[in-house]
Amino acid sequence: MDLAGKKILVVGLARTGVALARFLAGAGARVTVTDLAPAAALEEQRREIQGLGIKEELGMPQPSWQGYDLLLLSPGVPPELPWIGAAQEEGIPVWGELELASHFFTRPLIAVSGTNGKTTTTTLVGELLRASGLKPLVGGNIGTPVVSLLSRQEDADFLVLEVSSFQLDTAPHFHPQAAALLNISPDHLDRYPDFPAYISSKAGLFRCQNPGDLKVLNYDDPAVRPLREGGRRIFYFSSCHTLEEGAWLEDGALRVVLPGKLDERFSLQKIRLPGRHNLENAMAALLLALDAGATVSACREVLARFQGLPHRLEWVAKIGGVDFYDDSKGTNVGAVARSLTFFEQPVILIAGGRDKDSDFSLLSTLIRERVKALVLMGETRELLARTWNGLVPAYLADDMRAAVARAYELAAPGEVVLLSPACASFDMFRDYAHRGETFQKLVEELQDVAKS
Ligand code: UMA
Repeated sequence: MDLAGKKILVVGLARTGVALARFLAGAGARVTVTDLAPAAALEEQRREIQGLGIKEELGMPQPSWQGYDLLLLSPGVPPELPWIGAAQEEGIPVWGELELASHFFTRPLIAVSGTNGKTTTTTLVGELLRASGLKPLVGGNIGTPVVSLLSRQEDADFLVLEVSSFQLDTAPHFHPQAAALLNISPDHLDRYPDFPAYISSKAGLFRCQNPGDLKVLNYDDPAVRPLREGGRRIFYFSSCHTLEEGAWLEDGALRVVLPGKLDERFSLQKIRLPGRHNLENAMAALLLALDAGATVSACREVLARFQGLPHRLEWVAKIGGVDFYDDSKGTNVGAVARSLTFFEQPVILIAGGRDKDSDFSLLSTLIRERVKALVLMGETRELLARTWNGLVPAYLADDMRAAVARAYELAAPGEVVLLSPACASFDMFRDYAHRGETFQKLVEELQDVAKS
């Protein structure tokens, strides 16, 4: 695909927009970047594209789109915006970054999607391949825009990509040779009209696959299990059923069977990732990596050391017999449900943030069963208090400091304080990592006070 001389509008100037602008300028395109945010709020990003001859139209909710050959959207920009629809009606193609990259991939693609667990699984696939002496390039929704990998792909054996539903929606030609869909539970319902629409967005992962490409599917998830149609090479994984091939739990081990290739058991005692949901992530990662040529010995070695990623059920400290866990990445109802199920002890749950039109009542039963008290903060705190009214004692906190202090007050030795907000972080923090770091810092302060 020749981009030289093409007039292209890049919409959104955060990580994706910067990577796109740099890539396009390097390919000789005539690039304009636009963003809702004003120039003053985008200084860092503007520095990264300085000197490349890129035009800027910043602080513009509705930029002028006429006369462009192509619009490229960042994942956070909803394609349904009226001005984007108008551009499309005029015949201007509207793509996402993944669609553009799809015209340039030269290496086999391994893709991972799902509501929860995709970053952990993507990272793990990369680790398993690397430990086996192969050369994966890892990126995508995990935080490294896909176009920024393209210049390095010639040295790689595979591109291992975490892909979100937003990315899939604007990438009709994305074609991974192997792809895993981990689970689908309600999320992002502020972007999709309903849950079925979100499911069909996720199913877009397999849209371009040939029958010979590999699908890895969660057997236990009713939204994922039926997505086998059109495929010949399908591996299911299951944490509650015994299967004939694929991966499942059996006698204290993960059993992985790739017919005609291998039949192995990975002892659960030698897997460091916490929680049943992470065993599902590990099964999906093993299936993808072993199929791609990872060695069993490298897989054993990685599973014995890989403890997961920050802000996902991450143990922070024990203070006065109370364990503090940072699960700031628990940004939807499904993720919080998984995290609550992990604990046997009573939990003081810190939740709340920015709503994504979620149905928080789905957590009511688990809260009644597992939670001793709720500490609610952020934009949704009143909504959560109403939704979970009468289940367990609930307290409102004005900020994270107050939330941590109140949760500690409420916890008895042997209990758990868990930050797992069920909401996005953008009402109070830059992102989920910033929220998690803030929580961890405050817990450390509490620890210092407790020691002194
Ligand atoms: N903007 C506009 N117009 C709009 C909306 C936003 O101009 O109508 C501007 C904002 O002012 C901002 C920019 O667009 O400056 C933000 O774009 P973005 O949200 O796409 O941010 P990026 O930094 O490019 O991050 C995106 C992904 N973000 C989203 O999908 C919301 C990142 O996933 C991803 O890591 C990154 O690309 C690299 O691929 C984050 C995420 O939250 C982690 N993903 C969701 C999830 O995992 O659930 C899907």
